[in-house]
Amino acid sequence: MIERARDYGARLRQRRSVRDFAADEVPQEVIEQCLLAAGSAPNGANLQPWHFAVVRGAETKRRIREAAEAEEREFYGGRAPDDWLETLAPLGTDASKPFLETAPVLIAIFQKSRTTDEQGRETRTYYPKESVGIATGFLIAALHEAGLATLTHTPSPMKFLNEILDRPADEKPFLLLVVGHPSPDCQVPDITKLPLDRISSWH
Ligand code: IYR
Repeated sequence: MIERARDYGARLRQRRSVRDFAADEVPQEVIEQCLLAAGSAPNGANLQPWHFAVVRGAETKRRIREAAEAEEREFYGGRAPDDWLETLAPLGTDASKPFLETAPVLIAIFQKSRTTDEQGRETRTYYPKESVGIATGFLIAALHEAGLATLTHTPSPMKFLNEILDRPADEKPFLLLVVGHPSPDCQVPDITKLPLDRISSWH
């Protein structure tokens, strides 16, 4: 048990968010299997309040990039408060998001406020944000385990995803996951994760 916990933790700690992707394709079945892993996440009343829109088409990726960069220009150009921009500065991010076109796969994750239950009845969902957050964590871990790199991208607001991906208004865009292989010259910021005694207490 200890060995498995150590091994899995060590593999997860090798994950890094990547912003420079290679154009190399990803097998469809890998994405499918990782989505099934995500769909196994614990969630409110097992209503599974998520939808994963997988984007591979060049024109759709281009439209998403265009819309995301328009929001990001607003964010970096004044909408974000100074303290937020100062905190982000060491990461070196800006409004330019070429990875939205270079990465082979984007997964737009939607949070459903309404769904149909197992009896086919319309119902509201419970704890949708928590549920979709957990499923997204499972998805990122599964993709990492499969040897793929990801970036959790959150242009804000993301309503343009409903329009471009033709999703209904009661689905709220939660996060845009960029998926692929790192480019050969990809660099990541020199950051560390907090030690156990900073993130936990024992009672
Ligand atoms: N959505 C912007 C800003 C951004 C915000 C946080 I918090 C980050 O950890 C990284 C970026 C962007 O993607 O550039």
